[in-house]
Amino acid sequence: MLRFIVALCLLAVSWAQDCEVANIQVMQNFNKTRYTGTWYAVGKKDPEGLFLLDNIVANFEIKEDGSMTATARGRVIIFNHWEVCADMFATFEETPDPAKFRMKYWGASAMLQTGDDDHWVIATDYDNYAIQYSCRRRNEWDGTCEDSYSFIFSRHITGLRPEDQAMVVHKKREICLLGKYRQVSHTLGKCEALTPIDSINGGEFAGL
Ligand code: RTL
Repeated sequence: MLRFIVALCLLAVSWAQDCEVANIQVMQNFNKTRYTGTWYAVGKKDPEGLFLLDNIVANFEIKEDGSMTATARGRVIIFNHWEVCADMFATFEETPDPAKFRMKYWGASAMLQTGDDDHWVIATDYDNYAIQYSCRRRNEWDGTCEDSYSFIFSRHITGLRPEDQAMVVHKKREICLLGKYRQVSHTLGKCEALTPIDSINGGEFAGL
């Protein structure tokens, strides 16, 4: 019995070590210029609380000063039941690791969420798939992540190519999120069927 308990404890410790946020491997030699352009979210792991629902499309750009910015559009529910199409903006602050950014984001409408999150690029081939990860809260005693979100991005609205799936599964396992994702559907081209939230508040615009 004692041996069984010791084995269980060892297993728990090794899991915690593997899943420590500090040990997560990110994209080597990340090239933000090759990352620019349109990415369709085809899978996502939600954080706690409100989040983008579906029809999520992100567009990354490099400004003249070399910094990265992005826009994202997707369906969200506000005030508990109101489905709207949200336009979001983000600026990225660089860190010593080129694949790890701090992302400040806000909505075109003041009704939308604002935030300041980690934004890590776990892996990408730039032309087909990208895996993004963000840990919002770490567990103090073992360094694992308590509240995270992650997107699987594809350059193709139809999803990942079959040949990229194994790599994506491997990376999901490495970041300890395998089995936690759900598919993101793309049924509303640019959310056109929904009220754009700008028209609710008179088009207040938070351009970059
Ligand atoms: C992702 C990358 C591109 C730029 C931005 C991103 C995240 C947006 C988020 C939006 C949440 C909105 C909510 C609105 C409801 O009030 C990572 C796609 C801005 C997290 C919850």
